[in-house]
Amino acid sequence: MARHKLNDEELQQALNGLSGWSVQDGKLHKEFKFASFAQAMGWMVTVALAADKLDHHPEWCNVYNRVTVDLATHDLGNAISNLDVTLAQKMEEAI
Ligand code: H2B
Repeated sequence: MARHKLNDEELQQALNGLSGWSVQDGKLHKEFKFASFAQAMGWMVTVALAADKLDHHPEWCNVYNRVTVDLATHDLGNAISNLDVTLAQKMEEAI
């Protein structure tokens, strides 16, 4: 899928449709909380397979039942792109 940097309007529109997501340090950010470590891991595996299919990979960190996610597009100088929004949507769908 072609990737392009989002302009301010596109970014705002995307955020309107992504519950709990914000822009932090120039990246699309959300902290997910699960009922258990196993559920967090299961979600991460599902998302990892979807991310690899997209050829677009998250920066994320797991501690017990929490997963902190930061999405940016390295190939565009760490800008937020349409692919970051697609990956964020896939993360929401995988919950
Ligand atoms: N993931 C993210 N988040 N940003 C990228 O620019 C990116 C990626 N580029 N995954 C992909 C891999 C690129 O390196 C490969 C060669 O397509």
